[in-house]
Amino acid sequence: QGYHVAVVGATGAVGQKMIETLEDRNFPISTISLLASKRSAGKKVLFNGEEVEIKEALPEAFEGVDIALFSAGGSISKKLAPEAVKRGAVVVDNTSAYRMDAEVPLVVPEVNKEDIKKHKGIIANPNCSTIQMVAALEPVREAFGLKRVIVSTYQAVSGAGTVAARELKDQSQAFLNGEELKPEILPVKGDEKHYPIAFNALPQIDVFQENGYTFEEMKMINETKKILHLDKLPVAATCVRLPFFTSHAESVYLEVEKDGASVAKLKELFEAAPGVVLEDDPENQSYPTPLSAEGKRDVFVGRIRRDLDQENGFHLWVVSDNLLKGAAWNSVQIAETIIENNWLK
Ligand code: A2P
Ligand code: 11C
Repeated sequence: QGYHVAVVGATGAVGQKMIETLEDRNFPISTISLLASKRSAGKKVLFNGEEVEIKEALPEAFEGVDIALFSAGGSISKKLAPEAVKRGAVVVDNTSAYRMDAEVPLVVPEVNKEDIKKHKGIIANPNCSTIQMVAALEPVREAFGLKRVIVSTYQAVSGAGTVAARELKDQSQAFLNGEELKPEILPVKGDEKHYPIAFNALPQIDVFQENGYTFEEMKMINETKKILHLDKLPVAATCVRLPFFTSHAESVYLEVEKDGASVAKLKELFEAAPGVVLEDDPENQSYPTPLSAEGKRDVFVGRIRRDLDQENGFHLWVVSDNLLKGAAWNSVQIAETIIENNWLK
């Protein structure tokens, strides 16, 4: 007994993690449909020890599907999510296609799972760098209120897909061999210029907007306000790509509204917060890193400090696996929450 689940983008960086997460969580599945582009149709993938054939993502592929997890890019979601909903599926969409749509809940279960109730067939999974930040902000918001947030990110290449991860690997290898490989993907596949990512730092994730911020920065700003239900919260972001494969790290500066916050108090809050793990012991050089967070579902918080000048200002270091809590796990967690609460229809 279980559900017919479809994974759209099953061959991608996130899609593969979705498959692994469904297995790890022992998700109640009666049938699994693994969908990708025509190029991958016919390939075989193992799911729970059995071979499953990848099918082309066409509207008919959603007949009988109960839950569809989408991660094949925004244009595929725009085209196919309505087709899935039309055929009775609930869609959890891990692209930016519907996130800011007022009718579509944008959900991190630890923060705003009640928003799922209002869904009309599509629930959006936020951007990876937003998810880990709001998971850390929520316990602070609840206890002390938030007055402002400023974040700088240190993001892994896998956020830009399997082609970007391959580019980092090939470029690094070439560099160490004393050769040079022409950059073709990063910072943004399809943008006009490309720069080396190996042994570099690129202050551009996604395309520039008219206001001078990148789309990744605007996602962090707008999605944070929507998820926390704080339309007027001042949020600023600077997003940077670094040459490592997995997990995003973030330096988060926040100011709280109420008095009484302290480093000790924030530590207590993070220790009690669902999905958050406190890793903060400077005396023993203990703090999270992208490598230590890789493969884990939690959001790790460390380096908690009071600002030296701004009253009620604090600094945090927040790290999480961008492909798990940032994408696949948060999507599967939304699906689990829907089932637990009987919110499918
Ligand atoms: P495919 O492997 O067949 O191209 P990533 O960005 O991590 O590489 O993942 C992109 C995912 O989106 C892949 O699973 C890819 O499938 C899928 N995809 C790309 N284009 C399409 C399309 N036109 N229809 C369905 N899936 C697509
Ligand atoms: C990155 N955050 O690291 C992006 C990837 O909107 O789901 C996730 C894109 C998205 O490049």
